[in-house]
Amino acid sequence: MVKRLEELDLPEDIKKLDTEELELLAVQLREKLIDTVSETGGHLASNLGVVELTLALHRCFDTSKDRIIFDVGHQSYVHKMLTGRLDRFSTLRKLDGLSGFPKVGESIHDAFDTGHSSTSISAAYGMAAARDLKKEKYDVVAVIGDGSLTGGLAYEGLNNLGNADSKAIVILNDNGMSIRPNTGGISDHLAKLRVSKGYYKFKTGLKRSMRSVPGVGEGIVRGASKLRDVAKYALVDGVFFEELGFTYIGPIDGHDIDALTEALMMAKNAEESCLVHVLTTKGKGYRNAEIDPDVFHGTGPFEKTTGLPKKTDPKMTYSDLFGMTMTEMAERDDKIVSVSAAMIDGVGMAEFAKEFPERTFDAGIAEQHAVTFAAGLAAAGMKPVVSIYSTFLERAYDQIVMDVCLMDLPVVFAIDRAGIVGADGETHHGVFDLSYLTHLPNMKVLCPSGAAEMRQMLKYAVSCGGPCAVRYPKGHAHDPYLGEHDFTGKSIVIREGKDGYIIAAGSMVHHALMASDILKGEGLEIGVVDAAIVKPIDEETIGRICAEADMIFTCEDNVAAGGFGSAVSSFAAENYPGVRVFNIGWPLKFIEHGSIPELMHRYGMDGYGIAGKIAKAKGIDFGEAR
Ligand SMILES: Cc1ncc(C[n+]2csc(CCOP(=O)(O)OP(=O)(O)O)c2C)c(N)n1
Repeated sequence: MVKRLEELDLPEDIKKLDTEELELLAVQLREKLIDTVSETGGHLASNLGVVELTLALHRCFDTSKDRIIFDVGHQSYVHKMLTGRLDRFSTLRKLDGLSGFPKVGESIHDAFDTGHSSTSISAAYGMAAARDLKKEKYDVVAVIGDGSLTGGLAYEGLNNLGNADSKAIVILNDNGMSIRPNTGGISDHLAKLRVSKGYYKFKTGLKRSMRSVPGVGEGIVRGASKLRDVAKYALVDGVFFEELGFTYIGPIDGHDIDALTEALMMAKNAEESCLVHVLTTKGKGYRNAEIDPDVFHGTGPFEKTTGLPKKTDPKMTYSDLFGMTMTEMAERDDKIVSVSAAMIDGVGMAEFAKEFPERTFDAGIAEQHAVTFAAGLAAAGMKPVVSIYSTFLERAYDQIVMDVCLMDLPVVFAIDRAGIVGADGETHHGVFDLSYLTHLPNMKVLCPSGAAEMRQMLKYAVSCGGPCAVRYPKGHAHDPYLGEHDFTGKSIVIREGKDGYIIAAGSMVHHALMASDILKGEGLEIGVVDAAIVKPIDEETIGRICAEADMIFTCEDNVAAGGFGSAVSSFAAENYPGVRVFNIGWPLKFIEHGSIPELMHRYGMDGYGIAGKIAKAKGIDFGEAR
């Protein structure tokens, strides 16, 4: 009689269970995944695909000392359930609950904080090298998906590790999918390997059978390695990983616990670094997710039986608006092309891709390549619009500086999910882009406060003739104030104020107006300016405000350090020393996960929080109002 998941002593008991019991455990784990993620939202399909793989990993390794690095880490839910976090699993992605990604601070079983893709192999090699230098003994394993293998960093790691003296194991979790079906040459190579026979077995089988032939000595067996080189070319369509220095083991059925155990033990016992190629089905065991793995890659709460979202939201998001505006612009201008990095649906470009397939370029999870590729397009006369989430664009900083800004190339950056993003937390908040873009020569940075401005800014950006970023948040695009919204490259004074001004960027205009309303009740007249353009700052409008006001409060959905507010502070300090400038933004720490309103409230970034900060600066006791 197999025990309930909750009754097991995990992860130790996994090593005591037989295969049949583990298979029954897999059923329970899937149930728990579906029950929980249907309530909390999260990365369902990827986790359903790695249930058996995670069980096999815990069967073969001891994660209290062996180090397993989950690439991206969105597939670590099963590992979390098996390593002491089952009772808190319902708090997944909630404020102060479990993170949706591995966190060293959450458990000793988590080896490395991940969230951005393609880092696992480099980190694994680093740990293996440290282990050997310190003469310690434990295994290091990187678990990487075929999608994450489209990122250049993964190859830098493979290239280095394959030739190294230190040993680590790379598990390639190949489900043929990134968020959408995977693309590119490596993906085609993997597809060929998927149907091949399994080279490692042949290699060991060959040695064994040669030894059993009377009169054949060890020397001849060793000589077979030459034959092996010939044989591998003959037997395997692709020998990419072997050429990089890995022993290739696979392909292995990723839902067969015994086959996985055998392959992992082979890799564990080998002296050299091995790459274990595991084939899994994204969404395995939940019909809705198997049919639509892209929909269930990252999902909100849903009805378990139908798979339909619990809340349907007809309101237009910034991503929708971006896609719509791009389609309209592209109809009129055939030089406009779209570049994205494995996130076509996320950034709202699915319809555009259908309408203009030949003008849609998906770089894979390869933000650096996407930006330099766009620079090439621009250098040769096209008008590329690169749409990438703020957090992932961090990876392409050098390409923005050297390949775009240096030559003043007309590349538009549509920066989605800028600002705080909510449940995905630390690794996904887009709170650094204003800091990493506003100091770059030639770059313009625009922050729409709402829908109308967003559309105007995109049109302005594609026609301005140089690098231009439009950064907008996750969520609905509504207009926080009525006005012309006729974006002319200037800031817009929405409300005059005799007691000071808030100059707010983008989504913060809405909160600034709320703060101004709240403070009106306290007898203060605080004006509000929609900054609209934050690089270069509109010196004329901001200069006029600085000349009039004694206090200015800048507001941005970005860390306060080095962003829009810093630029206003420097400008005021140099030209209007009489005005005091306060910068309101996120503190210089990694912000935890939670819903956007919860985080805005916790950090005093919503209307009440901003009003409280202004009241404090004015010496008004405002404590009770919050
Ligand atoms: C640098 C970076 N860009 C984009 C993403 C967004 N992202 C998260 S998971 C994912 C697909 C990963 O595919 P794969 O590694 O094959 O894992 P699977 O979900 O198929 O298991 C993408 C594009 C990311 N996490 N990091």
